[in-house]
Amino acid sequence: MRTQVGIVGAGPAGLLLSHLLHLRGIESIVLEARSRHYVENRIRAGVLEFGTEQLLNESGLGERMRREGLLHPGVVMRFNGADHRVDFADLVGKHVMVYSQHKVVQDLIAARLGAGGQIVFQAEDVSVHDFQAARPHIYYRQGDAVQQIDCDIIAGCDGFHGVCRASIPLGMLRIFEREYPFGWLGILAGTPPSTEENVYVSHERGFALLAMRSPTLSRLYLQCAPDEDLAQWSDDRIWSELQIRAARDDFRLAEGPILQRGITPMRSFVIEPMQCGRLYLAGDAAHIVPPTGAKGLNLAAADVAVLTQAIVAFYRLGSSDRLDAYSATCLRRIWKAQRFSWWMTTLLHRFFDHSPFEQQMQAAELDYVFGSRAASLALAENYVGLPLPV
Ligand code: RFL
Ligand code: PHB
Repeated sequence: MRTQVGIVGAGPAGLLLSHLLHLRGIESIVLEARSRHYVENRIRAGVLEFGTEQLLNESGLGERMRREGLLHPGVVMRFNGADHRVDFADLVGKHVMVYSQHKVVQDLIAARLGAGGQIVFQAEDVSVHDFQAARPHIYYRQGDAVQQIDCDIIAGCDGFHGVCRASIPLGMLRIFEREYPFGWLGILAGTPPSTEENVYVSHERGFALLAMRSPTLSRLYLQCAPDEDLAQWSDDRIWSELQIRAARDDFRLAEGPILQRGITPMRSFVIEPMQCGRLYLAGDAAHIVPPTGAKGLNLAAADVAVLTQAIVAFYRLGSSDRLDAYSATCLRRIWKAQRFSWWMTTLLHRFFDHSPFEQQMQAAELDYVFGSRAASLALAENYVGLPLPV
């Protein structure tokens, strides 16, 4: 088989890239290790930045999002039982869109297949070759048959545990990494959200987040140990811990059936550069942020917006200048999103090894954000998303 761009991974990055390329007349094949059912039902992110929402709308993917998405003009920080609302609309004239990642993935798959696009689900043993030469190719297996795809460009959109980053010789990459001494225990609950906007809670027992997926589904998180044993968390324990951390006068969190639960480790990770020869990494394959800033999916979308422009220039102008600049173009914005995600994480979580001085610094910073329009504006500007680098 032959195509112009071979894409590994049918997450948001790979699917959106394939869609954006198709809109500009460029062919691609997407290879995905999992089944369609699996990727369409994987519950992950929930917050789309203003620019991501615009990108989806402008590329014809916004129909269901406009119907089912929840527009949030602000976000709430809760500390010592008091709320501080960061009003995005007032501070920066923008909002965020609450719309599940798995719906974005469903919409993208429907758009690609509807346009005759090729997505190979359950592709096994995917491997990428000769990307340091002009004729890269990809092998994969389906059943007993090994297939080869010849292409001009490979896009590694296969997430943090994928094969593409691991195929680049280690000596060519610089890795920047930070692990956090906690994780998130997340639940999806079949109960209407108790708040109108997402509420980030700083509490002496640890961070909590009250988020949502729809008018009937709540998404709630608790800071926990990085190696927390989910079996130790009965439904009663989860709800009572959420009630304690989210407490405020006149507020009670609505409880309901827990439909899904899981533990997410927290990590900051960046590789530089995000490319090697004709292999370009995008999304979680190249960087991970702790989820506190709600940036992961949005960074994936920004990467593929930049990569699309560069690939279009490659075919239309015969110039690889923009492809050569891909990593540097993306990384300036990625590092700012990394900084914001690290800052939100550090601001709101309980570090049980902090000295009394460090605890006072954290409390003072929260107090400052609560009391300062300038600090709230900086938070708002970053939360709704910095301008796309295109
Ligand atoms: P994905 O979504 O991981 O997709 C990669 C795809 O590649 C496939 N794959 C392979 N395919 C073929 N061959 C192989 N060898 C392969 N290896 C892997 C995988 O099956 C998969 O389908 O990466 P992508 O596209 O870069 O998208 C990134 C986002 O998924 C991720 O950043 C976000 O989910 C992060 N995130 C959040 N981001 C936000 O913007 N806002 C949020 O509110 C938010 N909340 C979250 C999150 C992530 C979470 N978890 C579980 C990590 C909340 C959570 C709990
Ligand atoms: C979510 O809706 O799952 C969510 C919202 C905000 C975050 C992280 C996750 O910062």
